[in-house]
Amino acid sequence: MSRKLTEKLWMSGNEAIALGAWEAGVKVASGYPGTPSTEIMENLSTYENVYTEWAPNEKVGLEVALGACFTGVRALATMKHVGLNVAADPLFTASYTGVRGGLVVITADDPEMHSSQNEQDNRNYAFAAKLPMLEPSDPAEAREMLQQAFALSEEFDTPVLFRITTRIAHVKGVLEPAREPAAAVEPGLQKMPAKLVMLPANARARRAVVTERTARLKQFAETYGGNRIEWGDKKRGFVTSGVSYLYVKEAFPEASVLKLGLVHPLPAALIRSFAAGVEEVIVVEELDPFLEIHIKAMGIACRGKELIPEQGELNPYIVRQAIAPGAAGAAKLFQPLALPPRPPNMCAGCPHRGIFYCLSKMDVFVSGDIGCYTLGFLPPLSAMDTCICMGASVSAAHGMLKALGDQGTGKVVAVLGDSTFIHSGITGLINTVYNNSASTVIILDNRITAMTGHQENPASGATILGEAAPALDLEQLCRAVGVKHVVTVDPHDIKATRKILKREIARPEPSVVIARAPCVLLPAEKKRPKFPYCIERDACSGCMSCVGMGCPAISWTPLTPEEARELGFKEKQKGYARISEELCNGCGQCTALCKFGCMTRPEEK
Ligand SMILES: Cc1ncc(C[n+]2csc(CCOP(=O)(O)OP(=O)(O)O)c2C)c(N)n1
Repeated sequence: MSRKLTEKLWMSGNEAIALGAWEAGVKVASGYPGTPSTEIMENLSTYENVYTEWAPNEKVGLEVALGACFTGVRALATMKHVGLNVAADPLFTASYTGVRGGLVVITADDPEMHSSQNEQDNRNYAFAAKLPMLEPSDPAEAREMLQQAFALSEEFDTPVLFRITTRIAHVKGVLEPAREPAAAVEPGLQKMPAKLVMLPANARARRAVVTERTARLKQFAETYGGNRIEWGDKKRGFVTSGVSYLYVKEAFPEASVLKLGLVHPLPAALIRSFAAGVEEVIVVEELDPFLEIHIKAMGIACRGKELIPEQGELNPYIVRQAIAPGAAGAAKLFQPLALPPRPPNMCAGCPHRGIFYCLSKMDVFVSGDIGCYTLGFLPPLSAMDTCICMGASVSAAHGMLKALGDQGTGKVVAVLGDSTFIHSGITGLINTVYNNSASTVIILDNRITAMTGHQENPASGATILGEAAPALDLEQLCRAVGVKHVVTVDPHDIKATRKILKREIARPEPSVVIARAPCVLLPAEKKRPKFPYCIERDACSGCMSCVGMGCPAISWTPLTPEEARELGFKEKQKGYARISEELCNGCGQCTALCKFGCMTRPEEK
């Protein structure tokens, strides 16, 4: 896409970061989807002259970016906060190798866990991996700071961590017009074994370089423009960063503020002089007392988590109330809205529902995983018993079976999606075969990474640009790692699926069931003509079997005995089921449940 260089822009943080990456002249960018980071790569893929890709997982993504920067070009890796756990292995050693072209690693943290399994604070990674970390407060700053991050990376020969949070990623702001991208760097190979071959002798030497680099970065932090003091009322001085800066400005517009853009390493002298200029220092930060601990370690008195919650997101109201309880003005910052609850549910026609329906009728422990299918945990299906992190379903099921011994056979099953299997389920399956447990792994292959918004993956047959790519053959892959029993089912066919699941789960050997049917929200599926089912009201016996699927297209109308009589039902009938023609997409899963054959298609009548 070509860019107009004259118009002001209205962009989300993620769009602004993509623009900043393009302007910085990034040549190679690799990422794995994960809310709230996904749109960075999606947007960057629309720019010219930058190679973008979805990697199978974050470790691979970071290694791709690292390799690219070793050729002298600028490279980017993007991921959500838990993705950095997966990529931590290369990250910690990349800190030692340093870079050639600039390398920035974006971690998108999710305070409040809007769409995550934990709310870890990845600023701790900056400290642990001895890397500089920048943290912007709004989209415009994110775009500028990203370019500073590349300059910093090259000047200090270091990967740079770039932390955003959900509020920065998804909020929109006004940006100055796009600028011409930085001149392209010609890539080339250069052998530098002492820097790039991290075996103990070389790594020991590089470790010393890291210490010296951190000392220089501390000096840089003192004068870096992203760390700035905004003097105001000197009674209270706030030290803050990221989105918390905006909350402080809104809650206490009159106060003095030290805004930190570089959250690691910290500018000790700047903080000390700020503290000396105010009566009291209060650190306002979401999640961990990261700044607070490091500031206290400098011997500077401050308060933080004794006032500010260490869990969940902050907002101006929380900040104001925490620091000045009941203060006038706090109410103005908070207008609670009474919103009706909207519990999540699998879509009407979702192929995952078929599998979880079958599992809900079996006496099995379901070792679950992360994806749309995690919703199988919710009533009425209630058919998922664990969910830890991507890929854990397979290895945890194996662990349970090893602990249970013979009594576990036929009792434990692992369930995970296609993208999750490729991300980190494969190694668990290899272990299951290698160390032989009677584990059944169900791969829910809906042909896409659905949960994060339909990103392509190695099994979906297309790249991030939608160009055709070889589609990983999951059946062959599972056979190749040694699984003798690999069977593919259509999860919409409940009767056949149930029979196969029973057989495979009972098997005293490893087996894989691939449940293959496309996500109903894929563009091709949406265009497919729909042939919805309906239930003739008079035919419904009120057995509620179909309601037990939890399909949003099926609703239940309760009846009093009088109403039942009036409508011509037996008096004891408690109600009747209906199918919404608008919502039903004709998957037919419910037809297998109705013993009375009540579901018909209008065209079949
Ligand atoms: C380490 C890590 N990276 C990324 C994510 C975000 N995420 C959650 S589930 C998922 C993939 C879901 O795709 P798939 O397994 O194909 O299941 P589907 O949603 O399509 O049913 C992703 C990328 C995460 N939770 N953890």
